[in-house]
Amino acid sequence: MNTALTKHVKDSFIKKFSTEPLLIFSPGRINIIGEHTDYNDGFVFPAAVDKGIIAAIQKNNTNTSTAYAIDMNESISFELDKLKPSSEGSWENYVLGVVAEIQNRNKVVGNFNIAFSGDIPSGSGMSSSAALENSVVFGLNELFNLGLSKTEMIFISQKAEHNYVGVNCGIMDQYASMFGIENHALLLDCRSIEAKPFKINFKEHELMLINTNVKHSLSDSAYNDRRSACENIASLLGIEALRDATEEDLLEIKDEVTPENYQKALYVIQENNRAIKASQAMLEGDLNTLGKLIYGSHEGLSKQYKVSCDELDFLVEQAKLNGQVLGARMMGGGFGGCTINLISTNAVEAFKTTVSIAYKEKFNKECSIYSVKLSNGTHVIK
Ligand code: GAF
Repeated sequence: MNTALTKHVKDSFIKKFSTEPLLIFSPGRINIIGEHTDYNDGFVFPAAVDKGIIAAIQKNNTNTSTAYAIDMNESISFELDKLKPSSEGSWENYVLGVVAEIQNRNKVVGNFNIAFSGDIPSGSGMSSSAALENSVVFGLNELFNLGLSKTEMIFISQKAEHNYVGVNCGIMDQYASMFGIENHALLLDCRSIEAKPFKINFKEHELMLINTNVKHSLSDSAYNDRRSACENIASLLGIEALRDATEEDLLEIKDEVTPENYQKALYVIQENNRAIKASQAMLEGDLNTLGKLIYGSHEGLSKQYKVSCDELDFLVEQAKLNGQVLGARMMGGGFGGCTINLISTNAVEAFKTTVSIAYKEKFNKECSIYSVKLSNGTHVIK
């Protein structure tokens, strides 16, 4: 966690609201494999990271609440009995949505002030949105003794995203951010909401993130479209979710769906299997197999699910050319953000240089490279 940022958030809060706040850290996440499987009740393999949102929060004794986005130097005040979504795409909906969803569960929050900032690169696909939602619900739960469990809190965060932000996301991001465990990735069954922690020690290999620094528009609507397509195919198959389907099941309805949607459903079934196989490979310490599954995931996301973009595809091609990257793929919802690379530690510095130069030559813009530590989930900063 970033101590300079914590101090900055605390100082900014005190300057604006003249009281001592409670401080919350809520992490972003990476995902090793299992992409777009969460809303199909499938498996995902995320981990919380040491980058995230820091929120400072405290009760106030007025008739309004105020949220302050420190980095943008923007604040909004709102009345708790008159909540409604703000304009599309604004940060405010993450805060307002969480408060509204808490109220929908008949829990009473009083007026409060919140200020927040973060160090998750924006648009990187590391889910600053879930981190922010979780920081708000976690902070309010502490302040007002709402008695919400962590599982209830992540569903509140998810509903805020559905109903106020307009993205019908799955539960992976909120889960990983809330339940992360230091040095572990979590194999999460998105149906039972039970996870198996895996200690991550790749020995001579490590995870490296490369940010395309692009976020193509339409990503939210494309996300929702894909979710609906998956749900429609599941109902055509007479099952609850695509997690319950096999490739053979899908073949039986091939003529009833468009070729595009057939490929999307096939991708989900195959990706779910890859996530399970990846956990087996990790148990066996078989990083070559894990790497191949990660490359396979990208292939499916790009060619079948069609959520990649030229920049992400290029970075994965560079990883393949390098020869020392066992696996690479786009991470998160897609259309920009980061690739995640499983790379030999010896090769990191050289790959950083070659990939940066190649990316700049191809797209005339810089990529950014991060290494992350796997961290604990949302918690109070003591
Ligand atoms: C986004 C969503 F928020 C997640 O729920 C998940 O579906 C992911 O895209 C794709 O795996 O991060």
